[in-house]
Amino acid sequence: MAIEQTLIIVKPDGLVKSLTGNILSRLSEAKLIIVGAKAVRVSRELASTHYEHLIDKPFFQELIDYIMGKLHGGNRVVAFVYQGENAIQRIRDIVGHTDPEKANPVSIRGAYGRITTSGVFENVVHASSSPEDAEKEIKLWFQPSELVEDIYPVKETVVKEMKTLVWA
Ligand code: IDP
Ligand code: MG
Repeated sequence: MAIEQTLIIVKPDGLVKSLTGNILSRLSEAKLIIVGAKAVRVSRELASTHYEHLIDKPFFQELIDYIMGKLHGGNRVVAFVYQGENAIQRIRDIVGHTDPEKANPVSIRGAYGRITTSGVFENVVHASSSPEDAEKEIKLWFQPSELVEDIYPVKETVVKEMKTLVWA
């Protein structure tokens, strides 16, 4: 069985409903290790790139607003990278079906998700669905220095005159 990595995001409805602890407890059943974790302010650009495969769907704009927190009065999510054998499928099994009404009632989405009247599936968490998606998503959401293992090849680069914030 291959060692895989997978990106998990606690979506804004998961944060508003104070479900992060429950979600992490459920995910811990998979006996995987966390190699990255952070809170993220989701820009429109990040949201659109993350969901670019759904750009033609009628719910795309609402989906972008949803992941940006605009439906829940926040602008943040919490993101994790988990690693371990068969990590992608094992996490997807715990997370459940995309549609909360089709999800196993004991899965995270089955227990906590809902369908809004305007139709977007508010399903509490994101989880990568293939090794290709996981690599794209992890590289989108995390820099190499934010992970405690070198899971993909890296290269050194010199960044000149880059404006950044340091502690005052
Ligand atoms: P996934 O999150 O289970 O991988 P995707 O097809 O990648 O499912 O869709 C991304 C997100 O878009 C879903 O988690 C859900 O929030 C939303 N979504 C997907 N399909 C639908 C739909 O048919 N109606 C409403 N929202 C949807
Ligand atoms: Mg997906």
